[in-house]
Amino acid sequence: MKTKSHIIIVSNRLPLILKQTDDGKIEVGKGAGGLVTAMAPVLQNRNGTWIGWPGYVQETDIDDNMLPALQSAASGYSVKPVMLNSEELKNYYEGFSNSIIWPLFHDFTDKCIFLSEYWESYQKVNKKFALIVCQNADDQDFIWVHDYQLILVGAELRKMHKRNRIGFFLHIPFPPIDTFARCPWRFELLSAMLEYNLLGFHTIQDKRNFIGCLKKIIQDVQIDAKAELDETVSEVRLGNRVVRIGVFPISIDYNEFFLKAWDSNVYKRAKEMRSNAPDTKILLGVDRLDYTKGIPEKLKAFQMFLTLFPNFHKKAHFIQLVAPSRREITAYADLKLKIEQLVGEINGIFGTDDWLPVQYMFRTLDRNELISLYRTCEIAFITPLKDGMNLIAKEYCACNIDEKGVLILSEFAGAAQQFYQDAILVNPHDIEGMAKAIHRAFNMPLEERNQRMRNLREIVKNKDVFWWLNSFLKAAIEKDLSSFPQADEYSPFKPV
Ligand code: ADQ
Repeated sequence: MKTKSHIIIVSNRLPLILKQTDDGKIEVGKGAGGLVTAMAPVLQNRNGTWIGWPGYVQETDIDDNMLPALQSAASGYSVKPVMLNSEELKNYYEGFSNSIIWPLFHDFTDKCIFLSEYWESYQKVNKKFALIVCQNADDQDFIWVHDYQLILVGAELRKMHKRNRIGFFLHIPFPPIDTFARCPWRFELLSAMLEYNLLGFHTIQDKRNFIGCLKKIIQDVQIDAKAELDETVSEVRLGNRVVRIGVFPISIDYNEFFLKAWDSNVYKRAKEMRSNAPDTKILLGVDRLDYTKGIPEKLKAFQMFLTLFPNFHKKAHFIQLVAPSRREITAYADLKLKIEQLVGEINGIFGTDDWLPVQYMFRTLDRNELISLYRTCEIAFITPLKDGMNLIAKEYCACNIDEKGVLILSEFAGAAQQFYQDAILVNPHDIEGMAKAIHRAFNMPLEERNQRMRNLREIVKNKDVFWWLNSFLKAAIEKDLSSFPQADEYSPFKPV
């Protein structure tokens, strides 16, 4: 029996992936992506529970034989899988989540496919997640629901008479009213969000957008005039219900990345990568395959950089790493082709027998290999068209231990609200502006690079993922908000 309160994390994906090999064996792999990078250190050794889909499609419930393999791969927490069948994968996951909410919230309304069967399936699957939560949560547990695939879980739990404190964190941006209002289920989504005790967003802009939508769409909600300006936590009221809304910029486990960057194997590997390109400066892009990440735009910017600054031929090299993602959806498959075509075009126009301008890799690298790349490359080129936060920007800074690197960052990434003073901010729609930013970064004096990178690293170090966790939990639990400390005052909640 559980004696004290635990955290129950609910997310679409578990941090572990189940696979069945051709000979019928069950294998467990590690999950990837921003949410997993951020949340994995949070639950480790904390005896909490993580509820989510293990990435394996099955028409029935999970086969009990698979559970021990899954559980043994989780360190210090228990895992409760929620299985999805092929209809749910198509309509809930690829449909409502990734062909409605994802494009809508990232301002790609032309990619939205508003189908009512998607909405039906989304409701059904959210209820299915809520049932598993219900079976596993004691009254005193804190239930923390994550992200856009599971917006309705809190409301479903209330229907099941769960009175626990329930928080929700949105990992993607929240759109402005003109965009959000296009959704046929706008009222249902917003009403469901008001069933949580605490709603967390990455940036003040997301919080403002959310409050703007509440004002227009939910009639009886009472909102304090200061709420849209307040950088920390505000309250809104609906009848006798109080919902807290806060800004919590997510981050990474700084120490993990920082320590790995010092590792002798990483150092050796970084040296090896450097010696493969002795007289060139390397620009690095790392992204999940997604149309929001602006990969074609940055390839075009690199092409323009080579056109405008021919003295950099043979002296600049662009490594673009793309992690496979959601390839079942047409928009993603098309994007992959477009990227490959652009890479071929740039290499065809500018390449010589001893210089390949763009090196493109379409795979997920292991953590040490990725950190070696972060250590090797002079510039990180991170230019999403829209991004909730962007952890890669933070990972690059944490690993830049010699503090000589430069971060070129899109003004439309959530991270820009923390990094605007020391990154080179660019508009990813302005191809020429980005080409000039690459030139500026390559020419930046060492002293300036040192100063900027030191400042960026301080931000990542002081506001790491444990700071984020602590801020969110305090806001969820603190009784009286008037005594609520400023986010900066929280002491870091370190791993046990
Ligand atoms: P994502 O869209 O997945 O996350 P991001 O924050 O950039 O985006 O995180 C990607 C993660 O995947 C990083 O930890 C990175 O190291 C890893 N990764 C990417 N490409 C890789 C590759 N080729 N090989 C190995 N690892 C790779 C969502 C939101 C973001 C938000 C996060 C967290 O879209 O805006 O920052 O959640 O809230």
